[in-house]
Amino acid sequence: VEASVPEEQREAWKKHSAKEFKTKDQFEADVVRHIETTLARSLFNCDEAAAYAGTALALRDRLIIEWNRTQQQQTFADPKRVYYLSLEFLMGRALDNAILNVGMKDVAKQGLEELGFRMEDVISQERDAALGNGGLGRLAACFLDSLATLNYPAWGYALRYRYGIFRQEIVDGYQVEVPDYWLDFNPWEFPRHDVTVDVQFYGGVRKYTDDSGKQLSVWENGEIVTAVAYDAPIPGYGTRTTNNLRLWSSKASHGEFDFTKFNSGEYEASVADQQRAETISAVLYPNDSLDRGKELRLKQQYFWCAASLFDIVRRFKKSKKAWKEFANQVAIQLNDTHPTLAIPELMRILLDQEGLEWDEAWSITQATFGYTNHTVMPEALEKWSVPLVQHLLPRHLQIIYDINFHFLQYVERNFPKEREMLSRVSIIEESEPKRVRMAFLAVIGSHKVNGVAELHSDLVRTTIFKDFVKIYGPDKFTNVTNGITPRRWLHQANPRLSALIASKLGGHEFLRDLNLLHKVEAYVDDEEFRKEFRAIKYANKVRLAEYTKAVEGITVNPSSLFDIQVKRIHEYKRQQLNIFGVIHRYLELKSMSPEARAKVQPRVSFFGGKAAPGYWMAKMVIHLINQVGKVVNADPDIGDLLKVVFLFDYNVSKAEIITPASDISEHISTAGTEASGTSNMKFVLNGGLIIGTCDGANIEITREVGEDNIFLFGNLAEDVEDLRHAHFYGDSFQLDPSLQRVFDTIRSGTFGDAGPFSGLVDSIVDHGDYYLVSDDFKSYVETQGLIDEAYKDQEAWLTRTITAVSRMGFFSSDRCIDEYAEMICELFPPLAVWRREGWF
Ligand code: GP0
Repeated sequence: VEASVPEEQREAWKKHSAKEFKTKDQFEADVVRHIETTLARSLFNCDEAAAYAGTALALRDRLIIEWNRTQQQQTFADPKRVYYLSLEFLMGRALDNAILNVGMKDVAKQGLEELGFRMEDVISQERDAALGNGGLGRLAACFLDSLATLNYPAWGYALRYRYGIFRQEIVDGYQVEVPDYWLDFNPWEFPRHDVTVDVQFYGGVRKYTDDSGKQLSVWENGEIVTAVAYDAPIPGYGTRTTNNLRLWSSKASHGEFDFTKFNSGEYEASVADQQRAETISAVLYPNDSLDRGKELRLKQQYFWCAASLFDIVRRFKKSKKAWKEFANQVAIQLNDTHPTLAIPELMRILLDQEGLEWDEAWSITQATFGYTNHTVMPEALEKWSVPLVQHLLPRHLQIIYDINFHFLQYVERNFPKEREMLSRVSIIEESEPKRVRMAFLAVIGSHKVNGVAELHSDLVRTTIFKDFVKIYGPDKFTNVTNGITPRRWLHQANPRLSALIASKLGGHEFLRDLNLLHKVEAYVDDEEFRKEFRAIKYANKVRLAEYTKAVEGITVNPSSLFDIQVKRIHEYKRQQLNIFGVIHRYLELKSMSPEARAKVQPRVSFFGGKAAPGYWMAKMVIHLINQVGKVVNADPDIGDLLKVVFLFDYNVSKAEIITPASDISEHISTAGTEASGTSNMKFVLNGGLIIGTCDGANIEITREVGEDNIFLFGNLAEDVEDLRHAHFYGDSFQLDPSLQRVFDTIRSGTFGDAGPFSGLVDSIVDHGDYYLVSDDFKSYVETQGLIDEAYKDQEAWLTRTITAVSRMGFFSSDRCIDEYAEMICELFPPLAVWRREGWF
């Protein structure tokens, strides 16, 4: 490629080729140049927003240089690439992360100071890129950070939603949703108006015979919508590798207006067409762990899969390699079932466009895809109605039926005595209407299937995919326990703790190899280390207290025990158990003598999280928390002994303030329901202990940090089924007296009109208590009591937190990414070679 450009031309380009800033002076020059030219501002009208914009643009220039270099080198070397298909990437802010990853924190801080700005103020001007609901989307974001840091040639593919997850406001104690239009100013994205893909919907399938007599199908006469690529650079930490996140935006295929319509006087119709096309990428669906089966959502999924696969295939074809090489060059990881249509789409390309035979196309497809499952809860498993798929994607439905046919034949042949298994494993559910079970299609079309924590992967193997383990053997099903990036969740969120650790370990190498944290344990008795560790935790609590005062108007004492539960509001995550526990605590305090009260450990209960807009029960939990806060925080008997705070609009950038400030955080899902959890890892890594059930990654955290350094309670996953059964069919329901008292208090109107809360209480008392709140309440309250006692011995508590931090190395997302790569490379080594040798 290079040789095709004449020598002189190359010289001229080289001479003027963009250079990245290195010194403080160069940084300042870039910032000022952008403020004065790109933004048309000056020294005299540069506010913090403009300072942010200038800084971001300067950093962006730097990232682009590395990004171009990475992409060029990858194009030349053409290694196997990994594509992570995820409908959600919960990225949060990019500026701080970019500065840290390129190692320019000090330069930028001093430079900004000279220009008259404080780094923290500038950074906080940025809006979060909130293209996700919760854990699943944040996991995808951590994975991108690790993939780049570890030099994997990897791309993320998603949609460029105009509206990310809604902003949450609280009015009269109720959640109100406000649209999140985040694209006003987004310096991190590059529109690629030259990179477009036409995506088809509806239409029909025509069969024909080609010259050689072969039967082929073609999908035609549909409606076309164009996908336009927007790229965002993903810098690795301490490496020059800068990967790409490609987001697709939808627009009408005929550009702004359909001119035929426009000229014939149908102005409105042509604008309406355009708007209909743009609707596809307009908004992120705000449901977490819930399948709603909406047509527009299916359109989003196909639009994104089709554009991404076209792009991937186009890149592969440039290399002129044979199709049998495809899976050696391309690994596609499916983040949940949302991108499952990529499987029939690749089949369609290979069969209808490239003319491959079924068997070859199918073996390429299976070897290309890997599928990550994130839940075993039935309400989250996607099933699309057959008539809907037939209407929207007629050719794909045929292919899905063909895949099913081949699969069922295989099962029938190999398990002739188990005919009843056929309907259980069929991709098509024989319901009214029939439905496509996307998880089954994903399993059948992938070479590996993984869960996200050991317990979860066991449940995957023994419950939802039990039959498939029998059919394919156990090796197809594996586990990759989730992790988090220590760059954002330690270094960025808690710079002082990162610096303390670095001072003892001789540098920040632990951020690239988190197992090095084990060396911290040697300092657990070091007085100077302990003093600084404690001071850091206190400072982080002061910061959260100040934030709480500023945004909620509530004064909390940073010396109290800070108890935090922040995550999506969901019945299975059991924020209701937490708030019932808080009410119980309040009632206990009220009934105590002043002498007894004087001995009580003061506590602040923080809550935060969004409820899906249509999820009534979750919204009532938010309301109850706010109402309890109103009463408790104003009660003069209680004072600092108990405060209840609901931090509104929980998101990634707020998590960076909240996470380092916990003494205890709550991960109290009904056993067997939380696939992994990832905030549990973040809190422990930042020197907080956890109260949790034996669920998800809590179990592995326990194994790593030791039983003495975690507070576990509650029933086990293996007993859940029997307990549920007993609620429905057992003798009359006996409620724990203290929980009964909590319910009586709610019903009496102590926390305002009890009407809105009746659903919450009734679901436990009258409707079978599906999430086993009543079964776990007693042990929850007792364990909270143990925590109060333990916290009084501050020295022992400190020892526990330091020990726990030092044992968290396993939970780096770098470890996950290496495990995924090995899983993929078990079949195709080139990726591993690239990684080991590095490129830079
Ligand atoms: C799982 F099924 N998760 C889903 C979903 O629709 N959304 C979502 O965020 C989460 C799990 O609940 C998890 O346990 C897990 O850690 C995360 O996916 C990533 O695997 C929440 O933290």
